[in-house]
Amino acid sequence: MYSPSRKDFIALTLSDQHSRSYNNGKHRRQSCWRKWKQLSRLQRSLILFLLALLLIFGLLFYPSFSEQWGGMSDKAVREDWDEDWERGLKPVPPGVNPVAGPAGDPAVGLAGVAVGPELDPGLGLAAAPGLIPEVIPEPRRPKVPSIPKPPAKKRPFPNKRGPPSLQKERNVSDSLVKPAEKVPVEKAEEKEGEKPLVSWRGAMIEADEATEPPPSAHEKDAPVPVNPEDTAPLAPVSVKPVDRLEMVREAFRHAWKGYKEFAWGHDELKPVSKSYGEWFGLGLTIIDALDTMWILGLKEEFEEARKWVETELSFSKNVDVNLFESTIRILGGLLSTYHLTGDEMFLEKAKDIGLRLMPAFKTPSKIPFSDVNIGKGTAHPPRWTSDSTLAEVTSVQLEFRELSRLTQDPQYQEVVNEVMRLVHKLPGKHDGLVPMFINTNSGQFTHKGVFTLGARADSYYEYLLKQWIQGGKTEPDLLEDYLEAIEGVKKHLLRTSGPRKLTFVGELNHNRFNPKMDHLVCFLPGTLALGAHNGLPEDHMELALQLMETCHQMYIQMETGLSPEIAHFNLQPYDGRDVDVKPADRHNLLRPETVESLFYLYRFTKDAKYRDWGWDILESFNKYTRVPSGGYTSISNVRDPVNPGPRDKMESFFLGETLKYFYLLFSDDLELLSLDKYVFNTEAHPLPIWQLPPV
Ligand code: DMJ
Repeated sequence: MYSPSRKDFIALTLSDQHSRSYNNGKHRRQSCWRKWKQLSRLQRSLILFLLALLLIFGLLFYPSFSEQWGGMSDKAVREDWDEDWERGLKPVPPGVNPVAGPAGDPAVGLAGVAVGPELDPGLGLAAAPGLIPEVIPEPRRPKVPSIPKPPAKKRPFPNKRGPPSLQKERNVSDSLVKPAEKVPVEKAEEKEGEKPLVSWRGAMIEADEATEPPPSAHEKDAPVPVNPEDTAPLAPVSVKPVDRLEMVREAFRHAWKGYKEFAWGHDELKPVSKSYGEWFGLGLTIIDALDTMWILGLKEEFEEARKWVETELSFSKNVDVNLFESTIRILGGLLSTYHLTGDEMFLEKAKDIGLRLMPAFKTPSKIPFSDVNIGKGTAHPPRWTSDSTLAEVTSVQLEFRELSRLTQDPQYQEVVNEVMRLVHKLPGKHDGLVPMFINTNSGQFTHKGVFTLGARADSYYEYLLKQWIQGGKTEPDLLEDYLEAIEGVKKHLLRTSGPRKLTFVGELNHNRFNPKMDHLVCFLPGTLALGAHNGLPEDHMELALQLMETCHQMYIQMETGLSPEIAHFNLQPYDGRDVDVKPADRHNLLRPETVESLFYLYRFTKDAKYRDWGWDILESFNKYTRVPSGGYTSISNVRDPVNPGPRDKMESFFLGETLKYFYLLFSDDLELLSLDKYVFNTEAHPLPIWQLPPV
């Protein structure tokens, strides 16, 4: 007997359904025809006439409809693209996928980290790092029918941290902000239609984000709707320089007010939208600002923050944190607050986070992974590579070493000292200068050939000197590496600009010099001066003074009096501007480095001009970044005093570092955190210099 299988049954059922629906359709067609024939001739003519009319209209208006629809989809595609781009989720062209290959392997070369479309293997760049030109074609974008976007909104390059999703596009010229009366500068020189040239590094790496939160971190922004009335323009404030210290306190209180009101307990304030951004979900701004409040004498604010840390802060959370960022901001902040206050609660919290970060060091090479899940105790590299950033793995040492000293538990010190030991003997340095990446499997440098003192390498140099100082100048390898690196800087990266002969630190890109200097590099004058103060060669101090002048010029040559994120120096000897700024580099994130260096230079020279320069910067922050309802915001364009473009984000380091260094710069109490007793970590958290037992 035929018994249908399950397969046959399905086939039969389908064929039955098919024949039923076929017959239904046939009947429907027949009955329509019958109905049509039943109509009078007049009715039929009327219907035909209406149909013809519809057809004609359709033909006439089709182009404009299709344009509108096309335009909309084009816009949507572009916005998606921009969004992805800024979040670092750049579409990956086939063949450029993450490669966790052996470090130093030229075939792996650039592909290991580049996830952007810049390194299309079709261009033949990936296979030959040594031949990579300094200037590469603009990144390819998806081919979509183009409706040109207004240039002001165009964000062609990824070298900025992803903007907050609620970033305002409103015109601040509505505000009463008046153009700054700064050193006159020429008008912006970018010609219409001229594509800015992008360096290899600038194009493939988020140049300013090496030590910054991954943009994806901000996807968890608070779902606070934006009320247009809330986005009040940045109002000018009339700051009377009665008492500079008091003005710093006032600025802090204003920043704190916004944070308290709109972002309390969250990582960062979004002052324009009166909401918050989450990164680790650990109240980052509170922890980063603790010691600043203590130093500024803001007792009430400190007490409420302390209470939050004691009662609300928990590290027992299933969350991925960046090892470097959480070390310098959280561990560093807790340790320094413990030292300043003697309050054991902060030490307990420091131990807790320190222990939770340790899994990052469990790698084949002992070079730590970039990310740790502090709840699960697991660690991993970024999604796209097994590399870690060099500055990140070599700038957690001050904090871990101090944690070992305080707890008398050597495990913290051991893991970070091992990293330094490995890097010390690693081949691939260029006269002491280091590449920007290191592989966590092989322990070798990767992406060799690019040397910078900016993003991704900066604090490696800073921590060589500062570890040497922290440890009582007893570790010669650290000093040797630092001295060699400074010689490398002098030999390969120093140039002077054509017009005013400003000494600046550029970058080396496969043996080609690029006159590009990140604002991040402005930590260097302070570090050099600190070295000279500790007995290192006098020419370090001379270089510090010159570079300090350059960093100052990066501010005063801008219409807002605020430095751009990246400056390009003009090497031509003709009269003109020293500092040129590419459209994508015009933002200011309220960074501290220049104020930090001004503090060091004032302490060591007592030259009042450094205080005046600092004061001008504080005034500019107040003029262009202060949000009336509370908080300060990063801005998009330091060259446009009429519309600086608030970006709706107050970084935790504005409170942790920038305002602290302002205060220390203006303070007459030179014993306040004496530089002979404390060494500041790269997030401005002071840690004690170890007093060695007498020999
Ligand atoms: C801070 O987190 C630290 O200063 C770090 O070293 C660099 N980036 C920011 C400030 O610019």
